[in-house]
Amino acid sequence: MKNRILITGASGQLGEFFVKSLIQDNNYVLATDIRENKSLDCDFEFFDIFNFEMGDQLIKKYKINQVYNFAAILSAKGEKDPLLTWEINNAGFINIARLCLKNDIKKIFWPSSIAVFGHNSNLDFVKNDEAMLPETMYGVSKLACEKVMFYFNSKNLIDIRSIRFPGIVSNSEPGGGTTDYIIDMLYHAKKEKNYTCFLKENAFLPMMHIDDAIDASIKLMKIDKSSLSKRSPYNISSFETSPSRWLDLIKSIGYDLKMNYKVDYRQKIADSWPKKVDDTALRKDIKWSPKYNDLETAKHIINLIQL
Ligand code: AKB
Repeated sequence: MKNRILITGASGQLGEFFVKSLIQDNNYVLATDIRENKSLDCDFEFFDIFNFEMGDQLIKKYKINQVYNFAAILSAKGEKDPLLTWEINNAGFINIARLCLKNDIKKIFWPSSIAVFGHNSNLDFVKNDEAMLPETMYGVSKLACEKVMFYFNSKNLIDIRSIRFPGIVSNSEPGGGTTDYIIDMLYHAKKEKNYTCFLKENAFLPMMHIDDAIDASIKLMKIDKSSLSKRSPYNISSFETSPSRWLDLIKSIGYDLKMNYKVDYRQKIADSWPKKVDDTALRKDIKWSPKYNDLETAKHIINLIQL
């Protein structure tokens, strides 16, 4: 059956790419956001995830049977207003769950993040079910929703599937994340402008190409529940990089980017995140592996950037 999918946060860093891929995958897609996005090739409605009535109307009008819930405030922006971050990320998650329960929608995709880990996790190589004491409100809010997700799944109330995304590399303008430098560097290289980086040159974090993130998510959503060993989010991993390694790579593909460093509060966030992630469970359960390494990612994304 062709799914009828509602996407929240469709104008954001992940949303717009998922819209395109889910349409290509032969689904009906209704994109929603509080910001318009004219580049989307599907129905679009303004929708604030706090507006329950509006959500109810949209689900009925468009006969929705799945939701991809991307509306969220990211880590670095979240530290500027932690209470608003809690409100949007958690109340938004609950509101969408409530709408799904009311309208008998059985399946939700919701992204978690490597931000759920903290200094009590084994940050050199975090396992799927590691100890977690996140140090940003974004991470706290994601972890709280992970617990609610586990509850809903265990009680068979809704089938919520999730992956803990690392930094995602795409050609979308960055928007409030700690991993944003990786995209910003590609933009600056393409514009032939100097770049001032807010993380230390040797700050290693896990990253991945947007297409790999989408491919794994859609596979996870399609797979029979009996194949899944987790009722909480799966770790995912592709490659690890640091500002200086990414710079070397950008130079190796022919861009002469000049870098300065002005380290700020985001370095502390990066220090509390994993350097490497163990995603054995996901790879085994959905039979997935990434298609792009770091070099292929840089080459592909820089070519997609239009100035
Ligand atoms: C961020 O940097 O906040 C995000 C994330 C890793 O969840 N990209």
